[in-house]
Amino acid sequence: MMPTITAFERSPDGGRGLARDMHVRWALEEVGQPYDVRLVSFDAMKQRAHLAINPFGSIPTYEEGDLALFESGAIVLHIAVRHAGLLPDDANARARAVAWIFAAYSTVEPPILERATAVILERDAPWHDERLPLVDDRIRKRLAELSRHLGDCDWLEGAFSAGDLVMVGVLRRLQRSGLLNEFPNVAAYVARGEARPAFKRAFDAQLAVAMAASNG
Ligand code: GTB
Repeated sequence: MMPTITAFERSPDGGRGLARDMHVRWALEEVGQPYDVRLVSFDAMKQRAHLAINPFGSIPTYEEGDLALFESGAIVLHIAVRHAGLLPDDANARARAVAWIFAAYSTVEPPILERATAVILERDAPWHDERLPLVDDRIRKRLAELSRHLGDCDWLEGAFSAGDLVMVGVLRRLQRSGLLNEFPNVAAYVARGEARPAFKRAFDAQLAVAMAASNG
């Protein structure tokens, strides 16, 4: 059955592929599963029909038959469990790959989201110039830890997995910060993820939505 995901009708990132539907699109492309997309406005996300699928009124969501899912991590994991290609067969290696999904969202991403808040919403606050370097140092700590773990490896645990997909997705938010370039092996890791054909297909699909929105 063809799943349907939701994505921004007009993404505030203008097609940079930073919204979370990108993780889901990329996972679906990696496993070769075609999908439909329902574009939603900010207003529609807060309406009863969308809230019934995602109580938090956000994208992405994923519908497939009787299943309605929210949270991009849960969706990526669901796709990875249902299809070959995003999780190793060995049970222990699989558990490690899943651990990296959690690590991306709950260990690496929090200071990255703090930075986005500081830059977008707190720019005019009198303490902004003092706060940003503190947040950047918290991000650097995580990047240094990731850099040490990655070393010369292409991916976090042997072959590319759902853990890498989510980690690269989370790190892409730092591209304009300059922080990634302080850790060349992490920057190369992100570039390696973005070079995957499945990433490119997913990126182009969301870009097409942004282009249509800007022309419309
Ligand atoms: N934990 C949830 C998940 O992983 O699915 C988070 C979902 C979430 O934050 N969704 C955002 C959303 O729907 C879009 S992705 N926001 C609208 C709302 O809540 O009303 C976050 C996002 C938004 C914008 C950019 N950007 O412009 O660069 C990047 C990421």
